[in-house]
Amino acid sequence: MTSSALVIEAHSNRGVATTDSGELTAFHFPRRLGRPLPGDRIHLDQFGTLTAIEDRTNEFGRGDNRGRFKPLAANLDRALIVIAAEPAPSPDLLHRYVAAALIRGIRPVIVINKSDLPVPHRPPFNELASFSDLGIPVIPCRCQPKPELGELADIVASGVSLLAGQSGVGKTSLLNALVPDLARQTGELSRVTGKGTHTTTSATLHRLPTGAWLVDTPGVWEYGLWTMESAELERGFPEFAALDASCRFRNCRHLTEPGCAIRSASEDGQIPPARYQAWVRLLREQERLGR
Ligand SMILES: Nc1nc2c(ncn2[C@@H]2O[C@H](COP(=O)(O)OP(=O)(O)OP(=O)(O)O)[C@@H](O)[C@H]2O)c(=O)[nH]1
Ligand SMILES: [Mg+2]
Ligand SMILES: [Zn+2]
Repeated sequence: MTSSALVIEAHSNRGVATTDSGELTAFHFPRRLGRPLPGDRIHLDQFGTLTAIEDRTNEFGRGDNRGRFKPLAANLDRALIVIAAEPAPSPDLLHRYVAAALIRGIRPVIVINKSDLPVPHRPPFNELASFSDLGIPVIPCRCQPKPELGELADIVASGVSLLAGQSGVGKTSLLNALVPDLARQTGELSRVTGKGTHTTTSATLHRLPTGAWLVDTPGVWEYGLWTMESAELERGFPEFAALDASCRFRNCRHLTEPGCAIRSASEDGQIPPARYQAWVRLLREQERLGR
């Protein structure tokens, strides 16, 4: 007899899941079945042991310091990529996050938190139109002095969303604003894990009043991509797709190759030059990662 459940969080060899009747249950997993992730649908036997992880629709994650993909959560409907005036994002942070989501088949949503602070006149804040032009929503919001979430509440009202972004941009503050009974939920979680306190050291799923789910992730200082082929990285630059076939070489990497349609489109502004330059930097970064 097995029952199915949704993973809330998982650590070295144990985790917490919510059953179909909405009860939290602790489980443990033999490593040979792989590591369950928040958002995974799993099967548990009557002893609370994992017997299977259902196939994933997608995984969001990041590159570790050796360029390997480290998954954080699974089966996501969208990634909320949070940036703020403070702490200031590095120039390629947003390009990297957006590319990561698109490459992994997850819809990116850009959230500009701390709208109470003045918007800096520098990248990526003055480049946001190039993301909106790709159909990526750009949502300004704030958590202080009183939460003003704009369209964000509607966007997260269904499915599973993940909060990603640098440490200190306000991911947990947004979670607090969206999940009114967060203290009760984390209290329940601590009771089931037997741990006194609950800190955001791993990705954790939280339930919204609508029944949708929101994953909070621990912040990073710098978000790194993993090692991949240039064709895979190019999925993170969907504005290239329409012109790609016009490059003289089929395997053109759009750097210095003669007859590159992407480079000439960036020279005449058809492709935003900032996006093209980000492509060049991320591709160079791949060469360093590959070593
Ligand atoms: N001015 C301003 N400050 C905010 C806003 N939202 C959050 N903060 C502050 O930003 C700081 C970081 O907020 P957190 O929610 O802990 O950030 P986080 O992204 O969860 O950080 P990590 O967990 O380290 O990844 C806190 O001091 C918040 O009070 C906002 O809208 N405006
Ligand atoms: Mg946090
Ligand atoms: Zn080209």
